[in-house]
Amino acid sequence: MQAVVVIPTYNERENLEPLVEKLWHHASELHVLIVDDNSPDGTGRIADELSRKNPGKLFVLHRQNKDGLGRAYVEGFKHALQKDYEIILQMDADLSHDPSYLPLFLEQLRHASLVLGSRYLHGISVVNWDFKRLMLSKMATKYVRLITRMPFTDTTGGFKCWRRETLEAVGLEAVFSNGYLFQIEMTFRAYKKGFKVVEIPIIFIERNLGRSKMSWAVIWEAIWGVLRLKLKSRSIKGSVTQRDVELLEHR
Ligand SMILES: Nc1nc2c(ncn2[C@@H]2O[C@H](COP(=O)(O)OP(=O)(O)O)[C@@H](O)[C@H]2O)c(=O)[nH]1
Ligand SMILES: [Mg+2]
Repeated sequence: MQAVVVIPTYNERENLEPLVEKLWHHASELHVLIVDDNSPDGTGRIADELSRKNPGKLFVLHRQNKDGLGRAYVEGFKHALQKDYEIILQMDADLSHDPSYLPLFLEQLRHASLVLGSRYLHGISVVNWDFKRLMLSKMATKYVRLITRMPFTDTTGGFKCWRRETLEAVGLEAVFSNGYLFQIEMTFRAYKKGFKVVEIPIIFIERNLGRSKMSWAVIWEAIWGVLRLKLKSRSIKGSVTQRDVELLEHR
């Protein structure tokens, strides 16, 4: 089954090539789609060079301006769905997400519609975060669980593996969020529609090179956005019936 991993990039010059190398070391058959927002550090040019060296295997989408991770993913996912990929993975470019987990994601997807990498399934598996950042992440997950009633241990993570049918049913046109909220919203939409979502434990290692794009704007968006999602629950749930889900899952 053909699978593609979508990787959004903004100023990831030092990380991109080592990531792609590692990725193919662990999952040589994977296609790669890089979505770059015109990074000032030249990440887009490095991506083009990688694409030239790996024709038919690594593709690049260039966007004009930095428009947030959520918008970059929506564009990347739409592109992947236009092609005939059956499996669509997503991961960060900064080497926080270890490519050695990729085979496990693919294996778990045989029995699920969406697989989430969780940093908190077995205690806390985060390396190199200060106390403040860790608390923020833990509190975010607690808040999301409380409001949305999703049972997952990690709701803001961005290492995931989707079946094509799940992404199609989520309906990318309706997705409104951009920062961390994007990860929460996508999982919420799949969960609300009744798809089988499973978590696998991952160890998350904070980036060594480059800078995080995390900001207060991203945090505020998540706080309000989770409430907005909760208000929208009924309309999200309504658009696919349980019978549709069963048919999709057994396709
Ligand atoms: N295309 C694109 N990628 C982004 C944008 N913001 C962040 N990213 C990428 O999204 C991933 C996660 O971002 P990062 O700054 O590491 O977030 P953090 O891990 O939460 O600190 C990385 O691969 C970034 O390069 C953006 O505006 N556009
Ligand atoms: Mg990061």
